[in-house]
Amino acid sequence: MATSTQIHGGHLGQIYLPAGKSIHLTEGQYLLGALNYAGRGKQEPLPKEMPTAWLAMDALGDNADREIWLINQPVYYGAMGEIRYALSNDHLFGVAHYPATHIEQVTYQAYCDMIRLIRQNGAGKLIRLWNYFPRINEPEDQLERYRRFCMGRHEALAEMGYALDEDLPAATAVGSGEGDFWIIFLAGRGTSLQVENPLQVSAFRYPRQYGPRSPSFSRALRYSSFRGDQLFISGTASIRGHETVHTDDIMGQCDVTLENLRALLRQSGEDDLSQLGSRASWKVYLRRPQDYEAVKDRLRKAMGAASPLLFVEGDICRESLLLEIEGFVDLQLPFMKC
Ligand code: 3EB
Repeated sequence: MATSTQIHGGHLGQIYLPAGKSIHLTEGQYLLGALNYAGRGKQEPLPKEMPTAWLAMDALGDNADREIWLINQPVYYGAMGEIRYALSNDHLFGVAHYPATHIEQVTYQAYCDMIRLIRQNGAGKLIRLWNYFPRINEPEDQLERYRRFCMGRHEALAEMGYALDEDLPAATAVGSGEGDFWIIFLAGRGTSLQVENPLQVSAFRYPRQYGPRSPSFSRALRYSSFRGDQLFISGTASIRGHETVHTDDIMGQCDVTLENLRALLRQSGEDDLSQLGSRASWKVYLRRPQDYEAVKDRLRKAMGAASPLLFVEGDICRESLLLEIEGFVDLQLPFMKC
């Protein structure tokens, strides 16, 4: 069975592929890569040549279980060290996996290698990153593994000359089931603009209580090319200022997360989450799979029926958080509105 795909508006295309379906490309579309949330052992049909992250994470419900990235430029596939990548004229999409021990050192090395690869190929800057590794909330050498990850990432970005308050990509860091440490990244040569949320302290300015090094990511990243503007929204959760709100209350967390998403959209000229339709897609991480039905109903009411949703079970990187939502939006530029 095939599902048709369409790249609308911008340069990059993203689709959530339903379980069991294969990709049908139309003329001028090329595959950058995929993130597979079909758990371990389940081999869903995906083209062999493209970089794919085989995550030890399970999609929830009967929705999609894979995320595919497409581009309307011819793609070359290559490998360097642990990284498998797809390179087009304007973009580099890469996937790498490592043994999930010594998280800080592995993160440091992986991020340095990734940035070197991007530079060697003249592929611009990091736009979007996904980081998945097991036991994210457990200690390693007396410090939570997520905090070790933040240290390695901070060190590598600083070393490689990234400004830690204005060059930061959008990102997700979520705990997986037992398996490797997977890093998936997208770089681009267009213009990147960091977007922050006025309702939240920027993660890169979090106080010391959240770890020795603050998390190096932007709340969202607006990517502009001559084809249009696209918004990459990082993992967004129930945080006000820098504190978790509604600990142990999934619906309360869901509503605050929606408010944070609306704030980021407003910063980007989009006033109505419910009207984005197929211009937006959202991936929802749930710590407890039993929250799926209630969260799905609440999100469908807030987002309408036309925005694709993908649900994944995962450990949110802050222990008090039960859910996190990331997104990708084709922005409507002012001249398109009239
Ligand atoms: C937060 O807002 C929630 O470390 O890359 C969300 C998305 C979170 C990405 C990261 C962390 C990260 O602080 C946690």
